[in-house]
Amino acid sequence: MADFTPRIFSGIKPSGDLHLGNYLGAIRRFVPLQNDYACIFGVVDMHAITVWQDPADLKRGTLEIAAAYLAAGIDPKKHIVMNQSQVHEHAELGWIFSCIARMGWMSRMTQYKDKVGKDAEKHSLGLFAYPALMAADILVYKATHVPVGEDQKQHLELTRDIAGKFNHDFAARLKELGLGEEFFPLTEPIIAGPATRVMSLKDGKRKMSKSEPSELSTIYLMDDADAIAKKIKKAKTDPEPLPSEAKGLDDRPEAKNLVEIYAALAEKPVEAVLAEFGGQGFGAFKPALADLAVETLAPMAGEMRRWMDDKGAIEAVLRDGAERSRAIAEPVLQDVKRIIGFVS
Ligand code: AQP
Repeated sequence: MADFTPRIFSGIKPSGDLHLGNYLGAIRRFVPLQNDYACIFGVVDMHAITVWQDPADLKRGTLEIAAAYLAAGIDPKKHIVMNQSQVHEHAELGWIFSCIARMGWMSRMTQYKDKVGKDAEKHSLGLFAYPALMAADILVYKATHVPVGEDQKQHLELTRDIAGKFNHDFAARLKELGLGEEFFPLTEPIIAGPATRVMSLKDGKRKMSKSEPSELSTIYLMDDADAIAKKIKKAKTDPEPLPSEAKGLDDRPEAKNLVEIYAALAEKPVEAVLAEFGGQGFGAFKPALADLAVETLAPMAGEMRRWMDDKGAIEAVLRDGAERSRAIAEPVLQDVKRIIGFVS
């Protein structure tokens, strides 16, 4: 295995308002990684346009995600906060990877199949091809690790497949150019802790999602205290009291989801939450969860609003991020072009 700089890339797409799943499954996890890796946190706006986006909302959503990174405590001087479309190397490598990935691999992507259902013909080519662009987002920086929610695990496997096929197909060329045996790393996912998959408040079998039409199913990061309390109060549950042990949550998806959200917000194991609330009904648990959610999310929302009041400052962070991203990505893309045989 070649020596690669331990580097993180992860991104969030501005396809709607940020929610609790994005926070617990992604943003909050990013913060401690800054101590051990060189990190690049992206707003992946080119992924957002795989489905229709209103231009004004896209712009606001892009700034909101950057504001969330900054509000959560990502240091944009030591690390990089950037926006995908401002670094054209992503798109260029994305095309090359579209020619490396096989149709069979792409057709097996469950997220795509879930999204299009029986209606594939009406969806964009970009939506189908998006995992190849995601592989480019990661590999244009030769990122070694990617923190993601469980839903992205399959796309990470595809990224490894693309890297492996590129290294293999061009093995002789890499040798000829003295570029070693492995040009791209086989990137590892970092998936850990509770609430790697936060579910809808209205259906414990569906992921909480930006594009969910029912607002009551999703806690948005910018929700005020009243909205958070109302949504938790109206969350779907069952009539049973909470169990005292985690296995008692099997076959109770909505109860499991609320307990896992509590555990993640309190940064405690699920067992500790059940030791406190086991035997109690949702009448007692829901207000405690609402208080905890408000207490945890309010400072984050306040800080995000502060950044959003100074959009020029966010844009300056993104411009600086784009410049520093390009300094890493450009030589990688130049090497790729040489390896392939493009004339420069
Ligand atoms: N419900 C979730 N639970 C835990 N983690 C989640 N993530 C998203 N939803 C949950 C994580 O957030 C990061 C950014 O995701 P994304 O915006 O790039 O794409 P997504 O996963 O498709 O997010 P949405 O909210 O479901 O968007 P739409 O509805 O537009 O498709 C990723 O690390 C993801 O795992």
